[in-house]
Amino acid sequence: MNIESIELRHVRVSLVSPFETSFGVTTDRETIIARVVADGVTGWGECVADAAPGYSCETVTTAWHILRDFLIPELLRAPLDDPRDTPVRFRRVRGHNMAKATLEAALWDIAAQQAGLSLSRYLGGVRERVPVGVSIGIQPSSDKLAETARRYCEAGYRRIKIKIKPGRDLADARAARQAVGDTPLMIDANSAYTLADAPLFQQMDALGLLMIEQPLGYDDIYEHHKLQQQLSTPICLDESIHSAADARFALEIGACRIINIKQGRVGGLTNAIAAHYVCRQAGAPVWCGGMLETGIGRALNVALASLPNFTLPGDLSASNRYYRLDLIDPPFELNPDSTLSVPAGPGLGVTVIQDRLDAATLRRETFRR
Ligand code: OSB
Ligand code: MG
Repeated sequence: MNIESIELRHVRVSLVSPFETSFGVTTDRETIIARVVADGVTGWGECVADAAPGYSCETVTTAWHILRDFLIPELLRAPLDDPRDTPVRFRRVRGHNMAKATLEAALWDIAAQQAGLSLSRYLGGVRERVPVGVSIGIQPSSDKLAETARRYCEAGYRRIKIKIKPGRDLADARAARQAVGDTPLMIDANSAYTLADAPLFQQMDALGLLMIEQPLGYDDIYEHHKLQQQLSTPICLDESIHSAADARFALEIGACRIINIKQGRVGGLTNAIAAHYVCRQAGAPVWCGGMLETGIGRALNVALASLPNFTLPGDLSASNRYYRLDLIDPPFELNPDSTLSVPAGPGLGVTVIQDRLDAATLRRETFRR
């Protein structure tokens, strides 16, 4: 693969409704879209870093800096045989997983197109439709939450996740359970609690939750093991898993029973696939996490979620759950069986709508060999 040019765009797209988590509120999603041209083929990648370092230490600005000053020069320096070699090419840059994953995504899109295959096929995907759920942000009140949860159930989502934070936890979880009946329900704390809150999570056991996502420290594994010992509900780790090795460690010590895989958080698709196989080896199911991606990042996630061990519904909702006008065509739509269809066309299998991308662009820079 001879990389000819790489274009970065800092984009901003408005969410259909503000998304509140324990670490803050997002109204407009800001991110970076990379367009890579190699051997005359165009590939797209979306960065999952946000404007603020609330979920992880990376931001749009740190990712831009690492991409421009280190990762892009490294890719333009010499040809690349396979997208699987990207983590090795980037190994002299410590961390910055989200920045790295942005370029690797575009390279996978190109490689799959060159092979004449959909990205899902190219990765060894086994599903044409992937099971999905919806992630509901913290609402103004428990009543509003119940109403929102009911609305998503009616829209066809068969797995509901609610965000919690201190002061908005047990009552919200109970209201959601009441609202959704026996629809699979889970909660995500985004690291807002400590081990001293174990009694709160023990009370949650009575709600029959599918899992409790990342209750404790964003960089913790050990205390999650302490908490898991006191709960019957499975813990799922998100923030603290940055590699296949982290996943293996967490599962081996019993810090969780499920892992949320986000390709951006683990430094790209190659590492995400490796983490997925590590979990399968350990007998732990995984699901594909989301970061409010536009259709560009969503198409990649949907392909990833078609791999064999992604047996639980992912945070991959329809385009209209996030954006009024997505950046891609066709938009992702929810099937009646609470799945998204895996695009069958070459590469990501979706078309970027250039006008909308241009309208969303705040800044742009192109790099050439
Ligand atoms: O913790 O899973 C998370 C969104 C932004 C940052 C972190 C998370 C989330 C979500 C939304 O839960 C998932 C989605 O994209 O639907
Ligand atoms: Mg999460």
